[in-house]
Amino acid sequence: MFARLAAALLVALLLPTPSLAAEIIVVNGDPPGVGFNDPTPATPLGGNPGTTVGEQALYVFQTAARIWGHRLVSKQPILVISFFTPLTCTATGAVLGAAGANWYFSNVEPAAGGQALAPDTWYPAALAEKLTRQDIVADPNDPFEIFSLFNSRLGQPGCLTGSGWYYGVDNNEPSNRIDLLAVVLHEFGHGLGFSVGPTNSSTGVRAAGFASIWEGQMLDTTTGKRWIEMSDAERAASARNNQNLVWAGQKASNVVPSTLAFGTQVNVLDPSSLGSAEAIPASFGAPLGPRGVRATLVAPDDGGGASPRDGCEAFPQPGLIAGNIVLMDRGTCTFVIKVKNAQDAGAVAAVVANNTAGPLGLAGVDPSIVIPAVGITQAFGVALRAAAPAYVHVGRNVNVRAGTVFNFPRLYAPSTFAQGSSVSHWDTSTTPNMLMEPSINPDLTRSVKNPDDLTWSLLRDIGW
Ligand SMILES: [Ca+2]
Ligand SMILES: [Ca+2]
Ligand SMILES: [Ca+2]
Ligand SMILES: [Zn+2]
Repeated sequence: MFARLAAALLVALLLPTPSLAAEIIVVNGDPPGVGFNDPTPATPLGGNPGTTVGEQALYVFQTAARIWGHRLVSKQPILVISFFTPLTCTATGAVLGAAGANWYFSNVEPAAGGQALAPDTWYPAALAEKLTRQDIVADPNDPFEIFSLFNSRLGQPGCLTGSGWYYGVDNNEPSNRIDLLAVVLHEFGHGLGFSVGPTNSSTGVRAAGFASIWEGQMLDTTTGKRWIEMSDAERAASARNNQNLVWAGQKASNVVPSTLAFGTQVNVLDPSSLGSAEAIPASFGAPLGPRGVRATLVAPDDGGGASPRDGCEAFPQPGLIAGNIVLMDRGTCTFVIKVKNAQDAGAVAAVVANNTAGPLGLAGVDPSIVIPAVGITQAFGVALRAAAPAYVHVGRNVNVRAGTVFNFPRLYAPSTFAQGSSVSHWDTSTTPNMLMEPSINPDLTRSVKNPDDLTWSLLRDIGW
């Protein structure tokens, strides 16, 4: 059987890359003048010798294909149809790219020397062809294993205005550019199989009633069930079980200690009876550093508004805060507004407690924030507030790796479902930042494997 997600075909021009462990062939799907065919002159930069924008784009894609091909083994070439096309964007945010397996297969008999697929289970095309040693994709008009789209409007007015692609292949992009190589590596990762596949990640409904190969390794740490064992409704709930959905594959778990940094915690030194609890460093502000922050934690009222505990208004008595760590509750305003209010009052760090069940990650952007901030659970926040002022250490927990539960890395499962992001990415709490997080980060490397990244190990878990 096959299932087809999406593909539009314009022009196909085969552009083979050199012989590889797995041959990944980038196919230019762009019409004249666009994307790979953009004739605008360009100056070689960052290891990219192209002299037009189109040539540079192609060089980046072929570099990504070579990096992935070097790590994978398959006797079947992997065709990736690639386009530059307008994708969703605003002045301050953009969908950079989208990609997936062009086909999913199940119950395909292996050729000589090939492996049997798990019965009644969907496999992404490139993996199904690798395992069965068969050229399964049968449609001569759509022979691609992977499709990929990249935003052609990036940097134009109204689309992350003033940004644009960085075509160097040295991960050395200026702060106002997006590293195309990292984005292509990410999208190719989806196409190779970093995705829950044809199982609907929001409703949990399966295509033709078959599980995807991913479901066997997706563990909900609240229920103890894997997705493969769940009903549709249980999968839908698990997709929203923030911080409690993990990848339980052994190969990825094995490289967690060599890849992810130590975890973060709030450890209450006085009163010590409160103990310690996991914290998640914010995506903004200063990093905590190896020693963390040791100071008095206070929980003063802010200037009022919807709640005196939400930190959404300026603190009227900065003298209560200067030199201390401030505890605030989630809600009403953004995390960066809260932390900025704490910083303005002289706080040395900020702790934000969730207002619902589960751990809390703090996302946002404000380069003017220079203090560290972390998120904690609602329950721990209540206990801390009752004990405040308390003497605490916000810092490393050497007993756990950042972004993991039971040494299994978390998958992204925010309580409000995020179409296109939920489930089929690592959670943002993984530290250092991983290639397959839902948003691109500037500190990524060209590497897709440990000790830099977990992506390759996840693909190994599904059969690569
Ligand atoms: Ca094929
Ligand atoms: Ca308030
Ligand atoms: Ca991260
Ligand atoms: Zn993605």
